[in-house]
Amino acid sequence: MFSLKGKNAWITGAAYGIGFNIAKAFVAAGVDNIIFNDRYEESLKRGLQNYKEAGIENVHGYVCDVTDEAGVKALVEKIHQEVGQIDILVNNAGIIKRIPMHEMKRSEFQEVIDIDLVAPYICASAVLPEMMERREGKIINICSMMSELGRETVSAYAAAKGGLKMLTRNICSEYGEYNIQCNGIGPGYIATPQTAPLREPQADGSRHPFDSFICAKTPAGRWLDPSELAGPAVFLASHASDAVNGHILYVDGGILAYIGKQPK
Ligand code: NAP
Ligand code: GCO
Repeated sequence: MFSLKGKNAWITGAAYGIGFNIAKAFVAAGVDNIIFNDRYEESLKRGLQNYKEAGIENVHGYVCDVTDEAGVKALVEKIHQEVGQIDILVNNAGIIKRIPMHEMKRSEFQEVIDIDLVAPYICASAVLPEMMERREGKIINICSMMSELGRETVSAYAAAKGGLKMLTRNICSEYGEYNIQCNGIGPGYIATPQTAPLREPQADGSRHPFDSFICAKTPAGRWLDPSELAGPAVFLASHASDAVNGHILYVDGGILAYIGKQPK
């Protein structure tokens, strides 16, 4: 029931980071084809090299900005022509801007909303018709701790990821009758390029305060590795989760359950 054999999976923004690790997990679960897209040609080349080094050959990469509605629709048509049907969509592409809200420009706020919330709507809308026709499909939205919690400087990101949680629930509500399951994964703090600034050692060689903070907030006392999202992602992409819909699966090492380690 956990096999993805016979399925094609489109993972947005999967040249590296969480998306790339989810793609590797899908390949290990037997997926027929991995499709990914990134904004830039150089990201595409980096991604194709990453897949090659991982020994993955059934991968198809494209340059496409997920906020470009016409471009996404054209990409889906190209995928149909060059690869085949899309059985699984993972809305993974995302950015964050860490700026105090009162200092954030409207354009900066909007960019985060466009990529982290509007784009999942655009991409899901582009694949829903074929899933409805086949009466089968899986959509996985990559949410966040910030789907539940706020913190300083990430207002746009929290608004987007909170919205993405409800978009996930609404796609479940509107399309469940077509045997389409839409769920979310809420990663905790994962060591990827997106969080690299939060882990950088200080000028004096000491740990970044946020690094220490997150380890105190995580019961296991560590950052999570992108590979630890593999099992949850395969579960939500496979028939093992056909009765799971509208659920946000938090893969956070227990952060949401934990008040945090008392400072010594
Ligand atoms: P990352 O390392 O920065 O990778 C983000 C990916 O998205 C890159 O491949 C990037 O490619 C792509 N992307 C960004 N904007 C795009 C656009 N407009 N069109 C197409 N591709 C775009 O981030 P990550 O840590 O892997 O995060 C992946 C997802 O997980 C994001 O949605 C993030 O919010 C979420 N998340 C991350 C963490 C964490 O701790 N790392 C925790 C919870 C949730 P290019 O910019 O090169 O095109
Ligand atoms: C931050 C981090 C987080 C993580 C993730 C946590 O600045 O707090 O970037 O937002 O990326 O979303 O789940």
